[in-house]
Amino acid sequence: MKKRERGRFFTNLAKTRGKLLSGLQSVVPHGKKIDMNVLEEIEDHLILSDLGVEVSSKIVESVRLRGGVYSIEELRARFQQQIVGMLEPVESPLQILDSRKTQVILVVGVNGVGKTTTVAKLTNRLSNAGYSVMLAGCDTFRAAAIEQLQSWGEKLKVPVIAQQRGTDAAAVAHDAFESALARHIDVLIIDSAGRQHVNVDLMEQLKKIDRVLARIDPTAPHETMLVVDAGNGQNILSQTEVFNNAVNLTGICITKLDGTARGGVTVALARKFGIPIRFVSTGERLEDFAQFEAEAFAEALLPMSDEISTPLK
Ligand SMILES: Nc1nc2c(ncn2[C@@H]2O[C@H](COP(=O)(O)OP(=O)(O)OP(=O)(O)O)[C@@H](O)[C@H]2O)c(=O)[nH]1
Ligand SMILES: [Mg+2]
Repeated sequence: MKKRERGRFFTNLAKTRGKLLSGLQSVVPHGKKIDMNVLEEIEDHLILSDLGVEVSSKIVESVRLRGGVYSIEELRARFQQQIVGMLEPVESPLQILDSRKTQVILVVGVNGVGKTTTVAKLTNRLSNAGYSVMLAGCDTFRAAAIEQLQSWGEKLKVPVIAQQRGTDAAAVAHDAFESALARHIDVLIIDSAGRQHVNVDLMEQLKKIDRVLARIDPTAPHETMLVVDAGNGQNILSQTEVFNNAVNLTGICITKLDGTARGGVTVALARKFGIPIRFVSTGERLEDFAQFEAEAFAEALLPMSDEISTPLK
């Protein structure tokens, strides 16, 4: 992330950070040293901040193993280091390969998590980087979904392939891919309908989109990106599991980190699946979107010193 982007990301993560810090501070008032007895309480706070049981116990264990007495600053530094170590394996930016004729990105996820907004943000980013982009409106289900994508297309000046509401989504994906190849488009981004992961029929429809694309090019889709809303907390773990079983996820985008105190779930997600986290989204505007970086994330979650952790309203 560039410096400004990093600063904005830091600011936007205030709710999650606030929850973590206030939790720690309530157990360990300032100036007080931490001995091994309070570690259990600290662990409970980490769990409450959506880091999950496995992550929380591993983080606390690393302190327990070393023993001794810590100051809160030392503890935070140690925790941050642990979190960076857990996030680094999933820091793997999305690559656009010039060797591919058209790179296909299929965007999936449950209802209302921010898929279409993410499609727009990604389009903006790729267009700015000089790639030609085309969009496919495969949400043929929800009223106004096609119009929503078309209006993004106009705003971002990229073509949108769509058909009437109710059309088979896989047919739209097929036509869009053929058209993108014919027009030598660098990146085709497919916006799919929101679907509850527990809905078997809708998950089958997603598999069909996958199959149809692979019939044109066996390596497509080249990216299947799950969008998850951080506000859903631990539930995003089951969403990820089911979507991954259906369509083999290659990337994740975490949205709405600005609106929730549950952003700690990102660490649980990273540990549980190891699927690359491509992007983080912290608002409704196009620029509230950044490539995921382990260190910047850990810093925004649990900064080393209070100077940079203020202001917290
Ligand atoms: N605060 C905040 N709002 C967001 C973010 N991303 C998306 N939104 C908002 O969330 C709402 C839903 O976004 P959409 O992009 O339409 O979500 P979707 O997943 O495409 O929804 P369906 O297609 O109905 O499943 C919109 O009001 C967006 O502006 C984010 O990172 N932060
Ligand atoms: Mg949508």
